[in-house]
Amino acid sequence: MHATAIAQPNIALIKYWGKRNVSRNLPAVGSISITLSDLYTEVSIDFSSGLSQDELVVNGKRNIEMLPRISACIDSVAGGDRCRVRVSSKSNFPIAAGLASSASAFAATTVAIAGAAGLSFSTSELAKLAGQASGSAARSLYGGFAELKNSGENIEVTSLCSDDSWPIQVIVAITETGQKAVGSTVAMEFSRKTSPFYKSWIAQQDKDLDSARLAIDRRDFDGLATVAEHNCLKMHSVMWTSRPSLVYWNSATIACMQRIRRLQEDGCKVFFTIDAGPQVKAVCLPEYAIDVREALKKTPGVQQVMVSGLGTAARLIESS
Ligand code: 2P0
Repeated sequence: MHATAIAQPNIALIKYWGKRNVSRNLPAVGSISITLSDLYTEVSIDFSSGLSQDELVVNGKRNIEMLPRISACIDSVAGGDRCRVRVSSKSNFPIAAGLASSASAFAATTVAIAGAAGLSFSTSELAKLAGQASGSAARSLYGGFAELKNSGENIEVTSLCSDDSWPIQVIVAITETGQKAVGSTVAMEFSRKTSPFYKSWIAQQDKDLDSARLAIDRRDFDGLATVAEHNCLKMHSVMWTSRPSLVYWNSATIACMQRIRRLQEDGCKVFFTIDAGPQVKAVCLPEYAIDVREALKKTPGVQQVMVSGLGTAARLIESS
């Protein structure tokens, strides 16, 4: 009746932005991500605490805001007639700030609940359950490169390449640690309903997915860099042109992008990607990681730099 699971956040190189079915949380577009190794969320679940309501503690503090989504996630795994649970979550990186903390949190919660309830699910079933709670969480059930499909009636993820078959480094430049103003779930709906670019974003995604899959298959870093940066900028164009406008960047975000462009001009194998927040993730080949880290550290407005390789799937670390 007790279990702890760990999951790493994943960063989309081809982005998920928009839903084709809101109530079932089905994505409007496919996406391709990399799961990180050095950032993590650890979630402990306790079923035996005799509580009248679920409780959620995040990084040592009671959290009421996220509780309804966590409770719904637990219901979907363990059933609505379950006992109440105490959930304790800790992450080694800023949460709700565009660093995919909901992906690692819901992936770890899904695995921990199944472990604590003594239920046995396949990885694809766990991915489906995690993805109902948060679309991107489905991808953290897989390590390395993973693809979240947008076809079929269910959430489905496939593994494209394991974490150790193409060593890639990710340098995360943190430019702000506060929570973002508009969460992704709400923001995606603003975009779907109001951005004049939303339809072309959806229409072009399959082509980007094909290009990225091919680049990953061939270990073609330049090919992946070109399609990933373009896809990221298209997603932000949709965000910017939504009403209300969703501008997640700050001046340091742009300074990091410009710094990465200069590194590219000097022959450094690196590209940027940015999610629903102001942080910049620089993806590079391992031999360029130190140069990229040092360059981003010195960029005005960067508060902290985290370095990560590619990581493995969400997993149970203890249960009793
Ligand atoms: C992604 N993002 O592919 C994109 C890029 C943010 C920008 O998936 O509503 O927290 O819980 O399914 O998974 C963030 O969205 O949204 C996200 P829900 P989620 O990583």
